[in-house]
Amino acid sequence: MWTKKDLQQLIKDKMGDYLFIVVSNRQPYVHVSKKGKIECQRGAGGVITALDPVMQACNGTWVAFGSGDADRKVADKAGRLKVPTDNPAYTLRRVWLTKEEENGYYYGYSNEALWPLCHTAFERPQFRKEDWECYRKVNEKFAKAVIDEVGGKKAFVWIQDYHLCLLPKYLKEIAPNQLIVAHFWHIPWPSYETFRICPQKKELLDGLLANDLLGFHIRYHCDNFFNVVDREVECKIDRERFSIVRGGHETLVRPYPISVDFEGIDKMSASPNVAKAKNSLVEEFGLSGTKVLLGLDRIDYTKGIPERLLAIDRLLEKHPELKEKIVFLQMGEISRLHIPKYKVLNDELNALVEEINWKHSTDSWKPVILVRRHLSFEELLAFYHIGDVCVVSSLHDGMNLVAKEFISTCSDERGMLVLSSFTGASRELTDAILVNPYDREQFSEGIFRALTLPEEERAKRMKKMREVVGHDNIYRWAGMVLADLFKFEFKEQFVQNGTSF
Ligand code: GDG
Repeated sequence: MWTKKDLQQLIKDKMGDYLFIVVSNRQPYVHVSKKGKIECQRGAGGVITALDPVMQACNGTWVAFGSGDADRKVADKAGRLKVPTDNPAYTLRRVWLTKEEENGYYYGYSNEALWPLCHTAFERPQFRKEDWECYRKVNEKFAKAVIDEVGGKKAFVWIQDYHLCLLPKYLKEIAPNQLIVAHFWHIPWPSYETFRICPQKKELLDGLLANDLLGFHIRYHCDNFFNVVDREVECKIDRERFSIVRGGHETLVRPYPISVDFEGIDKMSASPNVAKAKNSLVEEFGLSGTKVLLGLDRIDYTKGIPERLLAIDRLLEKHPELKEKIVFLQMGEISRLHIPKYKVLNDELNALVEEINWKHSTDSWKPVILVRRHLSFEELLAFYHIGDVCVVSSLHDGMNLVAKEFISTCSDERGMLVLSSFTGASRELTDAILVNPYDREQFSEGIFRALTLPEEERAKRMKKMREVVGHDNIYRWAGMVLADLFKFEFKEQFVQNGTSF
């Protein structure tokens, strides 16, 4: 089993004197003003959950968009500070964006064009020229910040996600011999039929093929990428070696399934603070004595939350004997509300909850509780403990860390996971109850099955899933990417008659 120590050792052995830089849109720590005081919050979301422990283990630099209203107050002139504040372990370099840039690059091109383009959730992507211009400009800004951090040295750069497609190309143009660049794509990569509608497809591929290493969660996404490149770019593809050579430059394309800090979560979820949080949440929501079906997501149309509610509705139609015995608790952090589709989704959820509760409630019981709020990590773990069955029903998801976090907290092996087959996680977690969230009958039966599975069967399945997540944990994910990254060699720089090659 990979540990934080193994990862530290790998970095010590292989990194030498080179710098290590992670680049992502979202920062790991955000500073916000609250009641006249500055508060430091650890950001939510898969990428941060995954990479913060990695960075703490290797003392690198993380370049990200400074999004907090108090961010500038705690950073130096260049936007740098040491994090985490209570135990400084690495450098955070903030990139400052104007409101207009944030709108066009983040809400516009990243989340109204690329996000729906890459997820098969049947939401039409919006390609606006102004958004694309902002996206380009912001990718250039990130490139300048990275180059600034690199100085004249050599560095391994690890870029995260779909916000920064053009960054590898800009970096390689500025410092071709100084950088080895890897990029991890956290969301699915679509089929050629879908990708070909994108007006900026050539530029996006051009950016991504400047990477030395490009990672996806699963083999299926790598294959989709190969198919797209095959149809759109003049290049040599070697699928056996997972390699694409274009214009003399090779990009290796590999699957690396992301995971969670299994041991850390397991340990923390047994702490007295989590037990205390659990008791007070059970009391707050009146959950004692009922079986709890738990949903926990960023509120996003790809996560299949309306489909989940409809499955609960069907479950109660078919099994009225479950009334007053179960509660479906949907926790959700509000996300991307500036985008109209997300506003519509939130209204849709309110209406659905209202309707289902009206239809099935009794004098003393309501089947659905929907709560939108940001949870502390301890509260999050407490909710996982409260859930007898965790329901993950994404319409499409690169991996899905909620599923793996839930499993990490189930040390008593009593919980069960209902999981959409359209998540990357379903490839590894084959002992979950796998469902198609579009199929209401099958989905509701899946939930019923999870609720009624005999104890030994549940324990057997949960044990196997815990072995999978425990073995393929976050340190293994980072270790696999880094081990491949460290195999690349920096190009020697030859200087002849004042020209460098
Ligand atoms: C993308 C891909 C891929 C949620 N609410 C709170 C909170 N969370 C945390 C969860 C979990 C994370 O957010 C969500 O991770 P997911 O993997 O489910 O989803 P995305 O945000 O869409 O992530 C996804 C991931 O990248 C990693 O590659 O798995 O497929 O879409 O860790 O615990 N955390 C806290 N409070 C909350 O209220 N603290």
